[in-house]
Amino acid sequence: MQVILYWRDFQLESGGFECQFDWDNVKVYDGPDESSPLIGTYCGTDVPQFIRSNGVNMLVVFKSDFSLTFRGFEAAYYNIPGKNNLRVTFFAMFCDNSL
Ligand SMILES: [Ca+2]
Repeated sequence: MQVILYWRDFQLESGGFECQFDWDNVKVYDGPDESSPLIGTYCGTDVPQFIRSNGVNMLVVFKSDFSLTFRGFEAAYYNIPGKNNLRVTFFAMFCDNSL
């Protein structure tokens, strides 16, 4: 079973080429925690492609800093096939990198 995550809206602060500046971004992991393989880091205002996991777990981590607030993001997820044992974890954190 796999998780499919579709982005419906995506408006975050730009982070430069490949989100090199760790300001505001969303990281998606192919598994239950941050030791799992990183599928991608997403920032800026281009709506990313859909994401597919290899298993039943997916972790989505949103990180934001002290300045420049954008609208955020909206995503929908579902699993293929069936409906059992799916788990997508969303986690948000604030990082005060002004210090
Ligand atoms: Ca910001």
